[in-house]
Amino acid sequence: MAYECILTESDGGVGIITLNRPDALNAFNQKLMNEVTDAVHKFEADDSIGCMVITGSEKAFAAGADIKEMASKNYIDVLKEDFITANWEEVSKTRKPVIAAVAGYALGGGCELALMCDFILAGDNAKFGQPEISIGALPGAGGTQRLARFIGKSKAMEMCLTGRMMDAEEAERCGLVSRIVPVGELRAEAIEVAKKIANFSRPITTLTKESVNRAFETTLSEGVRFERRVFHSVFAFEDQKEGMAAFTEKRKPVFKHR
Ligand code: CO8
Repeated sequence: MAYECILTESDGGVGIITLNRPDALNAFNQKLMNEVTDAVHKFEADDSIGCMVITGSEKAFAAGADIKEMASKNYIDVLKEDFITANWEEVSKTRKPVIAAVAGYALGGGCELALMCDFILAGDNAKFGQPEISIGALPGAGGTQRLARFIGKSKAMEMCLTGRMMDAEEAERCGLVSRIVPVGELRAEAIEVAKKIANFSRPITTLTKESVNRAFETTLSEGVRFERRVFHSVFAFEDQKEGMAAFTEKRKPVFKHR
């Protein structure tokens, strides 16, 4: 598939997807969304890739769903297409870790895409928001659900009901982003972090991601039980032997399963 709205590259075990519709601030039309899904599937299936980064430009991660494309749809259209999330949720289903590197606007579906990733690194100019209320709609790709879980009811409710944007500092304070990076360094930093993850034992990064995500799907006691079972299972891995031996021998581990 030749891409028109995204760029893809790989670097040191990292699959990088750059949203690239600059004239529309990376708003998601159907083509862009299909391309992101396709690229995510390809990186997921590629054994040389251990982690993905999704990013945009310095001005916009993504300004949301393409309002111009969406405006004339009727109820039957959106129901038939399962608009917009039918294939979009794929990003949240990946087993490999996915980092969102967000500079500039992450609005509406843009904020929701970032929320589907495993964590968000923010440029210092990042602005997050769910402004759908101001165009007669509401979040449609998990915004009301993931935002409420990640930053709490009060802030999520305020953002969804008023459309207020949150800057990078507020986003870091409330735990929406893992940390803030100067915007000019964001892309390189995200790729560095992703390379670090890609160089760990891949089965263990997969299990770690699954275990953290479990926290959002189950009770504390069930989640802790799940974690313990997974923890026990890694003692069957060569990479656990290698990692602990390397620590004892004061050398860097060389993980086999990468
Ligand atoms: N859709 C289509 N075009 C857009 C969008 C968008 N969401 N955002 C910006 N553009 C276009 C503008 O129309 C403009 O194009 P043109 O030059 O042809 O007029 C170009 O991008 C540049 O935009 P602006 O001139 O407006 O740039 P500013 O710097 O003045 O403002 C803003 C930037 C504040 C980001 C402003 O463009 C804006 O408010 N955009 C709309 C944001 C928004 O409402 N987003 C929510 C969309 S609805 C949604 O996402 C529902 C999600 C449902 C699920 C989605 C799953 C993926």
